[in-house]
Amino acid sequence: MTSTADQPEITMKSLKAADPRWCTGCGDYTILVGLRKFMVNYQLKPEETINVSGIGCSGRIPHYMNTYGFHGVHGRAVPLALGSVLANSNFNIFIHSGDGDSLSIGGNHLLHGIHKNFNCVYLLFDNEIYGLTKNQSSPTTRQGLSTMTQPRGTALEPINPVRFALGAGASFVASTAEWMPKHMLDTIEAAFNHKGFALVHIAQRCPKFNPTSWNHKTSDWVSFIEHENGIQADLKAAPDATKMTHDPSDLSKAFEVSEGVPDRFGLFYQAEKITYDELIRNQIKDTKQLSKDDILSPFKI
Ligand SMILES: Cc1ncc(C[n+]2csc(CCOP(=O)(O)OP(=O)(O)O)c2C)c(N)n1
Ligand code: SF4
Ligand SMILES: [Mg+2]
Repeated sequence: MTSTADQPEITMKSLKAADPRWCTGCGDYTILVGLRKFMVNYQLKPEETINVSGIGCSGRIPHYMNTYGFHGVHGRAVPLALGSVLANSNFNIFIHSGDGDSLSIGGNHLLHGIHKNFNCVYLLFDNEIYGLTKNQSSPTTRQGLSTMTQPRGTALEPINPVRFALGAGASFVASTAEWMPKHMLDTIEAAFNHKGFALVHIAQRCPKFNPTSWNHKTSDWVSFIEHENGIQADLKAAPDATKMTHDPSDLSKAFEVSEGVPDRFGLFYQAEKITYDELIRNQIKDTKQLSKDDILSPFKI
């Protein structure tokens, strides 16, 4: 798309707000670039887009995007985003949240965001560690990994974020990896085109505190799920990966194939479901406006 007098072209440069400050080799750079590329491909207007985040290295994204943005409180990106959607449903909403932000302190909010199915793209940056606070175990840290909080090895088995979302009744659940750029862009596109709460789990490199999580230099451990209604495998990025067919409308199969997470990528589940914003707007539309006296009269003594 080219620029016109009233609609300047959206470019990678025009979307840049500041220079990112992450460690060298951090996967957050790739996610930031992927998001900008997506906005350029779709010519999404910055003035109609809000990036919302919690706290963490992942939470810095809104600072770097030349759009509206909220860098919120730890674990509270969901209520901020929901408030924005209820105020104006014409915005494109992207939520950015780490594995700790999403599944520790923000677990309750994520559950209710999924349940409400309000319209947004939720990007779960999973580096399987607390990065910003320097190396504590998170709910997705692999069992046995030595961290600052559990130096003798992380005791519990990790939470499977895809299963969590499926169990909570999500209408869209996908998983991708930031070092597979085409797969990640295709996944963001599918999530954006979904009406409702679209949860995208993103495997993310943290070379500083968790360099052993995913061996992104090899790909024989990667498995893709594919379907004509799903997201296609990215064999350019992962040439030795295996593929399997999975129909994303099949919820019980989605639970089965999600056993392979965090090494399995693709669209696990998608369904049509009414959104909370629609429900509330319909209620408001059908509600008679009351005068101040009508509202206060039941409280008179
Ligand atoms: C209420 C509150 N509790 C704890 C913290 C400290 N804190 C900041 S970020 C963070 C965890 C970040 O981990 P994650 O969400 O995985 O993000 P990452 O840095 O790995 O991207 C914690 C515990 C905080 N800022 N606020
Ligand atoms: S600590 Fe990890 S997640 Fe945070 S900026 Fe550094 S590499 Fe990235
Ligand atoms: Mg993290």
